Amino acid sequence: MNRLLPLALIALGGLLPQASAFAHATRFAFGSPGTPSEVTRTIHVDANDAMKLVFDSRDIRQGDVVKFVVHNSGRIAHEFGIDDAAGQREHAAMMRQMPGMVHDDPNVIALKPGETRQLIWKFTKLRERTLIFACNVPGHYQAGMFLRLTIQP
Ligand SMILES: [Cu+2]
Repeated sequence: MNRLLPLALIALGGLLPQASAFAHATRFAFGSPGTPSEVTRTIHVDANDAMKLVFDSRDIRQGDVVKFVVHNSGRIAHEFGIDDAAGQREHAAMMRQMPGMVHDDPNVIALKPGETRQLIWKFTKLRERTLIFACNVPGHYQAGMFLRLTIQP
């Protein structure tokens, strides 16, 4: 299995136009994408047109595998992304250049009005503890649609 995995990833990378999603998977300093069987807790997030991401809990500790259930209760599109400060700036710049772009990055989900989606994240092997949860639809971050959080040891 371990010997076959890299080959499988190379094969997939060749098939997908956005091979960068795989490159991203290895660059995260704040954990990695998780799977449903690994989830240790669930946090609900409301994304709304008041430009807020409202969390029902902000208590995240090292080792948690969190399923974020994110609901867009607004009438316009929003995003929910997990990143560190450097990554968030990079992502925001990309969104300004390509405003209509839809993301398939493992750390970002796009939410249509009324939509509920999930993102599972493993807060393990953290090299960066201060995270920014944000919506990077142009103008939203600037309007306050982000939450800075430090993961507890
Ligand atoms: Cu937004």
